[in-house]
Amino acid sequence: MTKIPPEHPRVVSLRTREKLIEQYDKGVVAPAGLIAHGRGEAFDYLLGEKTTEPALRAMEAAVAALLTAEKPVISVNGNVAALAAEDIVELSQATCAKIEVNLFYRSLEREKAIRELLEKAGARAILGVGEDASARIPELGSERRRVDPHGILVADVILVPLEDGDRTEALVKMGKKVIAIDLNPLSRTAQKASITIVDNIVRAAPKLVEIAKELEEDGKKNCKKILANFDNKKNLSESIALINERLSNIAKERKHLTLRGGQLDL
Ligand code: PTJ
Repeated sequence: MTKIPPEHPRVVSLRTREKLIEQYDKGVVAPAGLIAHGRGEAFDYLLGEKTTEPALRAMEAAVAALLTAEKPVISVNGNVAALAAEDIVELSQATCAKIEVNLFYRSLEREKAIRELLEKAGARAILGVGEDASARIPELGSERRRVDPHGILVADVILVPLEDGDRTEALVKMGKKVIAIDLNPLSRTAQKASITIVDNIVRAAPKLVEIAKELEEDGKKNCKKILANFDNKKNLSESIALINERLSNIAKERKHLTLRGGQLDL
């Protein structure tokens, strides 16, 4: 692993990349997972690389949905396992959610490597590996259609971090509540999910654990109130507006600097 100097201004981002590369070498992350992360990084840049207020509200709603669900499941792919294995295991324990491996680029080797990583992080029962994924999601062409009959197939609430839009849409059509974590507020997943957390999984996963511990103490009544007050479309619009506002402010600052410097600075 390349040593990243701690004083490097982009140390967090570079360490995150290193983690993905390390897990790519171990067969956990798919080659396309590295590309997908790059797309996420671009949106994170636009968001200012921090958790926004709308993201925090979506996280509260997500935890409330998991805590009030009858059969909650957390779906894990290569990128999620590489970047957030410990937090995902803690979140599953805090919300009594099962963990299921579900991959777009499915292979038994990758499923097993992801299971091993999750087990090292403290998980006990992992669904969806090999023959266990014996059920099918109707209307879905990709390998993601293969699910565990004790997990995603019968779940009422599913957390799907870093997802592709097809499955989100299919799961919603099946009447399930889908929670997405996606840095791109314009993606099909973000638009189609029931609750969309527009944030980096690296920041969102530990925050979800923290919120789960707080809300658990408050009881289910508060969770239901949070869910009743949450509007995903409005929340997504707020995330998009924040990006817009941030870019406008940067553009204004640039223009001001340019005028003061008396030169055109593009
Ligand atoms: O492990 P597999 O085989 O299931 O494959 C996983 C990937 C991620 C390759 C697969 O699901 C895929 O191709 O996903 P997409 O369609 O590229 O979508 C990934 C979404 O996640 C994009 O909208 C990215 O902006 C977003 N994203 C990438 N990195 C992060 C992220 N969102 C939150 N946190 C990130 N770190």
